[in-house]
Amino acid sequence: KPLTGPHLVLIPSAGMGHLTPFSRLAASLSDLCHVTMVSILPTVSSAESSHLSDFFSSYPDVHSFKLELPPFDSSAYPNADPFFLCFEGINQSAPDLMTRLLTKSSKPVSALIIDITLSTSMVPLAKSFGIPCYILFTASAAMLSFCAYFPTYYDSNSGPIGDIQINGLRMVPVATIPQALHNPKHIFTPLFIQNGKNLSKADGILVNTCESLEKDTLVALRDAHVQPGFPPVVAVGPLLPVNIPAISGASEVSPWLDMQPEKSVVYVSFGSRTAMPKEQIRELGLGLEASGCQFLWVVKTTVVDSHDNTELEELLGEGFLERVKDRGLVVKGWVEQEELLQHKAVGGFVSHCGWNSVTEAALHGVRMLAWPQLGDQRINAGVVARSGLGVWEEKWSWEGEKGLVSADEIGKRVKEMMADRRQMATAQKIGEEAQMATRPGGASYEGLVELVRSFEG
Ligand code: BUP
Repeated sequence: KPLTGPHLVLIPSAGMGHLTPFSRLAASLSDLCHVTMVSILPTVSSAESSHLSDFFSSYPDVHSFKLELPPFDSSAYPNADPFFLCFEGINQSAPDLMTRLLTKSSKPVSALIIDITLSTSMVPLAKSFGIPCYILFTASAAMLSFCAYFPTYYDSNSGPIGDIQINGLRMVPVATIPQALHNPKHIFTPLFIQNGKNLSKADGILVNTCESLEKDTLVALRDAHVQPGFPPVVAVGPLLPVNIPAISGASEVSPWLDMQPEKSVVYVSFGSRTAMPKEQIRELGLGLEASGCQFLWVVKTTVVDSHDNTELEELLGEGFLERVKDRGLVVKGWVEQEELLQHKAVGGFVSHCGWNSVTEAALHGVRMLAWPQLGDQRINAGVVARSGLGVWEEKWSWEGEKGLVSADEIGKRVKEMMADRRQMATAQKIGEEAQMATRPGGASYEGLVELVRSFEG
């Protein structure tokens, strides 16, 4: 193991969607150089806390550096998302973290790799200490292009947000733009604009994507069509899963999957942070029942996992679990999604399109039915549809005046996806190309090797 060579320090942000790709990158880099990963404590969710302790005990070569956040005064942000508050807390503690990193590290720091949500504080700080600062962009290259271009659009637009034509790329329809950005007073909006501006100040951007998913976007970003003077963009994805024991719960899942026919099961999950309304959960249940397909459904009703106390029976309606018991498994809590997606019984994925979920489906060649809701998810769903990895029913929502998606419609679309053999073959081809990218000789693997080399004396 190379405990010599450059020393890269990785600083993730809050939420499994951010922590997961950082752990994966840390694990891959630890085969190539000396790596430290900062643990932000306390974590917002229990999943993050279990993941950190399991990760560091499984990867002793990755050094842990703890950042204990001081209590954060959130009174200026009433009703704010707890993950957002944590981003703010980390940004406020950045000067202290930087000083401690530079004085207490066992080895001089060659470069930082930070999360985009920490760029406001970390990019200028790293510059002032003369340390190269890279951003690991944990969302899609499509979202990166949007994030890079949005400040230019915003500064030249006086009216409400409309469709946005990204320079050198495609039009992003207004309905796809993250909801918060429609409101200039939303706490997220100025941070997003500042983060977009900071992208150009970083020494380079690593993106968890690959050519088979987003070639045209990567080309436009690298050729500086999106933003003149944009730093080098290295596609390093799909980042490979880390090898750690199951985090918790849902142990009945694997034996159940083992009993199902090949490619017969629809896996249904809406990520670690999206809470679906209870009425929509009921419709989804009825839709899965109506599809006639086998299904494995991970149900979640709250934004933070430890707040979720609802009983399944009460949530899904009387008799549902009994009716579907021969072909559906419904679980609450954490499952090892990456493992499930590579199980031979899994043939389709109904997903909120958090970017990690999309890259995991791509890596294992599993076709998707995209049902995005918040933040960058609609932009990611566009990647799913354009690449051929899956389909996206754009009018589906569960918010606002559009109302719920009916069981009827869900059942129909799920059935269609599972019957579509052409789509299955396209997804499998994407999977093969994605796997190749991550092996020696593949673009993502070699991109990382090249990056590490660039820091060697
Ligand atoms: Br839920 C769940 N098991 O039960 P995304 C999630 N995951 O392994 P998110 C599990 O968490 P944002 C579970 O495989 C993925 O790596 C999943 O990240 C894993 O969505 C990660 O897909 C979830 O990016 O984040 O957490 O909603 O949308 O903010 O990126």
